Amino acid sequence: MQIGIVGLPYSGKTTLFQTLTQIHLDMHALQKRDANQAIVKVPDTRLDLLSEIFQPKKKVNATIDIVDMVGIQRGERASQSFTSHFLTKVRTNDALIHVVRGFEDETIPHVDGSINLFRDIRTLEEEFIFADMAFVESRLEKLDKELLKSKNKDETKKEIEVMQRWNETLQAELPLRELEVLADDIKYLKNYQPLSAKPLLLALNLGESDTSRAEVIVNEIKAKIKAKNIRVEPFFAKIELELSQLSDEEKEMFMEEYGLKESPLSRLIKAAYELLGLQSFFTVGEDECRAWTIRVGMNAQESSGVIHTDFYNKFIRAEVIGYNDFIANPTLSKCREKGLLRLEGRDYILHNGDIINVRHG
Ligand SMILES: Nc1nc2c(ncn2[C@@H]2O[C@H](COP(=O)(O)OP(=O)(O)OP(=O)(O)O)[C@@H](O)[C@H]2O)c(=O)[nH]1
Ligand SMILES: [Mg+2]
Repeated sequence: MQIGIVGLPYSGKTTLFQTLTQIHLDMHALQKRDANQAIVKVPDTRLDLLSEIFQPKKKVNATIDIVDMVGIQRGERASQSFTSHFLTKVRTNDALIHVVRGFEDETIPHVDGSINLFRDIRTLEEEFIFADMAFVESRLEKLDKELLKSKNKDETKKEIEVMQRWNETLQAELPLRELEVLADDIKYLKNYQPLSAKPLLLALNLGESDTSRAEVIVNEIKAKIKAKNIRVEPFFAKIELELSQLSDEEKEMFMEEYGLKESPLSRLIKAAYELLGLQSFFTVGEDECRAWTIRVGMNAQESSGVIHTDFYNKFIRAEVIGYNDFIANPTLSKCREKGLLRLEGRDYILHNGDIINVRHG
């Protein structure tokens, strides 16, 4: 699962990336890190609480991959070679974080001359829509030629239909995110990875003076945009970077001063995680408390396979306790006594936060 940070030049992408990696970098994954890619821990207060209860030797958070991309210019589609190379890189992400500049700073000029969140959101969206349009048009040209000579006309015809529907949406200057996805679309969405279909997190990089108005600003933006598969979260790159260099105590004082309850960056990562359709389940014990990442809707056997392939192949049953049940009765024996520890078969669909123990052959 990989998330790309995109946005106009000087919007704060690299600052966000640096702050994320300072606070949330997963130390176990350090060797995999290169210049602009990092594995970032997903903060989880539930895992923190479980670790307080079990006092394990190791606490392991869920992680996501974050990639810092270069700034995208308005009219990027015009310069073909750069675009295709760059946009191909953007395409490989499962979701995108669009960093939108909201902070005022005269020493850092804005490419479009002024601060305007909504305009910048639309600018990038248009770049993606136009890139997808160019792709769809060239695809349609190829398909028309193929239709003349191909033996498997049904497949070609089907794709033409799909591309024409995509084209209608794009011509209306709507992102493919807004497409009503039909069964036929799924294969092509997966193969072609159109940019305007990707789940999108709008990360508004607000100024220091905006902390008390953040909610108002977010609500204004939400009211203006189509909301399908889009999340909006504010953050404060400059404050967060300073925060990341403080001790825990200083951090608390600092956050109080700005009236912040939870670190906006923690919220941002969590939002990205949810946007990807991901959730966590837990394994607990004195050795290790750990959050595992699964897609929403995965069953007990598939989820066990995330821990170990053997657990998938030799799955017998899973012992399952709901997170809230466990917190209300925080020992395994108590949960067993009260019948809160259930034995579930392979088809059981995991709930967010379930604590499980896999019984395998
Ligand atoms: N005042 C202020 N400056 C910021 C803030 N966020 C970023 N900056 C500054 O803006 C400049 C650009 O920030 P970067 O994080 O490098 O922006 P970027 O989006 O990665 O830029 P490119 O990679 O060149 O597209 C730097 O000088 C940052 O220090 C902020 O919230 N407030
Ligand atoms: Mg940068």
